[in-house]
Amino acid sequence: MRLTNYFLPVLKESPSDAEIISHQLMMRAGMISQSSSGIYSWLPLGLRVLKKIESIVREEQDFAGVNEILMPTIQPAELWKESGRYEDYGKEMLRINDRQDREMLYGPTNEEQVTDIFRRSIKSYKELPQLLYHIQWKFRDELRPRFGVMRGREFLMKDAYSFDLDKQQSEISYNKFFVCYLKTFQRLELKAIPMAAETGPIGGDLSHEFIIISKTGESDIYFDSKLLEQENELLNIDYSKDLSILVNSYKELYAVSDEKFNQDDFDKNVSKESQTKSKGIEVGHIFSFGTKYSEAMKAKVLNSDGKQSTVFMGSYGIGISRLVGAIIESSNDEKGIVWPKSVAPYDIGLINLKYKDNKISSISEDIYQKLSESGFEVLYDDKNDNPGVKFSRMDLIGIPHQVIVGNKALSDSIIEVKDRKSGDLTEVKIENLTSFFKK
Ligand code: 5CA
Repeated sequence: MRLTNYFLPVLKESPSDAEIISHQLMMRAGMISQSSSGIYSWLPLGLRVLKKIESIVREEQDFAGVNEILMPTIQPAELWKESGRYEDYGKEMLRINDRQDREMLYGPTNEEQVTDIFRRSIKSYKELPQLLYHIQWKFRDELRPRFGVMRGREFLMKDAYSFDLDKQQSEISYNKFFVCYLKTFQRLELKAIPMAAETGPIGGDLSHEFIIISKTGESDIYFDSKLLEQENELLNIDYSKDLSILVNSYKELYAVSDEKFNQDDFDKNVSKESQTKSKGIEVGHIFSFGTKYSEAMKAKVLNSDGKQSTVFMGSYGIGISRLVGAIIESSNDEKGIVWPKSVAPYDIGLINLKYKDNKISSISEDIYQKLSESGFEVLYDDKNDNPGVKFSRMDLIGIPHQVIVGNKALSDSIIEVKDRKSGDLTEVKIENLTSFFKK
């Protein structure tokens, strides 16, 4: 992509209502545009990051054997009356009447909807387990939307749902998602700690939040610092194997968010030097809630004795749009965003410092073509701006590598490659550039 052809409305100053660094940087880097409180449009740069996160999340759900579906944003109120949540959900739910005066709502989550889909089709224990997910916009009329996309009213979520014959089977599904989340966050280059959590309006008795440590996080967290050292090779994880040992190696270390915190338990379970208190951002949340919805909505299958049996369910969320902010919170410096490679909007930012010099411009053009043909995603700064503006803009938007084309390109066939994270500069012969990046 050429910058002359790109919609990148960068700002010099961050808007006064942007309290935290990720919100400030997303606005300054032209990633989002506010529509109304807690509701945003995604502009080209922001949308690319959102899509990258979405595709990593999707790949890992698919790899774990979860089926992708797409449920509507607008749901009929009847389903929520069946489960009893229509009243419980209160003011957070956006309620709408259609022209026939039927009660509808903009989905804040999809337990009821997916249970309805399940009960229409699945009738036998032989067809279990069933694991379904979708990636869809949600609406919650949050009391205090804030921090940009971190606590929005409209936000993108991956929500998955499991259906099993009994509690024991449903724990296997729970563990699958637990491990799938560890792997997903690892691929996003985030250290997300699973913490025992309250279940709130979703319900149930078993729940974990996946939290990344950040001083701007909204949750108070208390945990054993040994969890920070937990490192597992998950790339080739086999989901058909027993995952309980791996899951237990996390569960047995104390980690809770504020609602579950108890000082006595903390002291009993964690040595003084390992006790850690911090703040964190909840990027995922998994729940096992047994028959809460299936009972109320009569989602049953025939078991092996030919009897009707109510299925056990769980639900598993990842805040995809929140992750964009959360990743920036954990990866930025005084110059701007520093994207982890896995979600960076482009691989390489190419800067032509001498746009007035025809020869240097033609060299830059050539580099742009070659790198693009080699499969790199390149954002080419071919704009008519001075070097200071170009450097600070490229630093602000945080692309991992910068290729800087100046006078030396003409005299010695050399360009500079800057690593955005370390700031290190390397001189590279133009002919070696593609192989330099392939390494
Ligand atoms: N149905 C369950 C699991 S699928 C559920 O809705 N869980 S949740 O309420 O915990 O939301 C799942 C994830 O969505 C959260 O972990 C968080 O990362 C994200 N999320 C929740 N509320 C918001 C919000 N207002 N803005 C941005 N992301 C949010």
